[in-house]
Amino acid sequence: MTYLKKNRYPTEDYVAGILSGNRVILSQSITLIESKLIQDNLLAHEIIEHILPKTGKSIRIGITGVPGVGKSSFIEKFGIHIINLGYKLAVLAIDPSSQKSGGSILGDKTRMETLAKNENAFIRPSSTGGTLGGVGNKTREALMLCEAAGFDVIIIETVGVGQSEVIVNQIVDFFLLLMLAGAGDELQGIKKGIMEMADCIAITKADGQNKYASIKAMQEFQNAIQLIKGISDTWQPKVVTCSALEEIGIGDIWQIIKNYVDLHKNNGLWKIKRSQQNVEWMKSNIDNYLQENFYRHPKLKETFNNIEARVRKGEITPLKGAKNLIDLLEEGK
Ligand SMILES: Nc1nc2c(ncn2[C@@H]2O[C@H](COP(=O)(O)OP(=O)(O)OP(=O)(O)O)[C@@H](O)[C@H]2O)c(=O)[nH]1
Ligand SMILES: [Mg+2]
Repeated sequence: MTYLKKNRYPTEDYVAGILSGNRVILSQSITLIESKLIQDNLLAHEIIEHILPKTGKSIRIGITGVPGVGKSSFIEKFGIHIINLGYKLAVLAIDPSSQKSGGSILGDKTRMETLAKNENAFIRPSSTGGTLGGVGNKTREALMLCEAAGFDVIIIETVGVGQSEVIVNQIVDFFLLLMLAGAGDELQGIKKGIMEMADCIAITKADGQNKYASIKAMQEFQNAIQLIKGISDTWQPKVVTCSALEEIGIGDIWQIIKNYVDLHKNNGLWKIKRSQQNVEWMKSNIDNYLQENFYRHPKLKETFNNIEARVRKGEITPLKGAKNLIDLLEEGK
């Protein structure tokens, strides 16, 4: 097979490379996760099996907000702040639009220039081919590799417009939502469901002429979040202002995250959430497996297009179409 000639190493080489913090090997392993070749994915899974005992120690942070809210600029300053405190940071960016637009990969790298050059930071924009569930699994797998490579804090950046936050929320420990002052939340396209997931809301660009409006927005969001989530006896989501430009509020947000981690480790919720996420991970793998096997099945090759066309023309109902295809696979089992 040509695959074997394509410069793949034995599993143990990848494992050793990752565990020793070799960034080139880490990058290559993430490429295996994202590869469309099933053999690459299988190799990636073998690597993950080996490194799993070395995972679990990082703080996993999801950061979301509409395009242009200031995510990359925030991460750049936040990243440098925590690196100066002695942490190693990995940033994985999911961009659901990149499939069409060719990606904001370049843009993100340039907006995180200082961070990208720092030896204690690793930035990896994620390819978003495939289903969102698939993206979730791939991101989680990449996160595990980064953990095994010794990164203490892992940020998953996602654009806050759709479903991807729900998936990210199943991967991270702490969810930070970035918002802008001066635009109603409807305008910002942030759904109530995303607000519900937030452990902290930061009003960005709270600088210059925007300062006063940001403080006002902070108070409004404090009220809104109480209405949406009620009063919690474990964690009341925090609402703060920040500015990447003037470097305001960055340290406060890190302190909030640290407080959250300490509190949840002490009351046991940390462990419970991680175990639930593991179960979700397993289920999501099953879903992907079933889906991929279904659509790739040779038995369906011709029939699928045929039935699809009939559904399109209204000759059979979508339910019947699905049933016919499933029955075809079940036949002779
Ligand atoms: N005044 C001010 N401008 C900012 C701040 N942070 C970011 N910006 C500007 O806002 C614009 C968008 O910032 P990004 O950090 O690229 O935003 P993003 O959310 O990562 O954008 P996407 O990756 O496209 O979704 C840029 O022109 C930044 O210079 C800030 O704290 N203050
Ligand atoms: Mg960005």
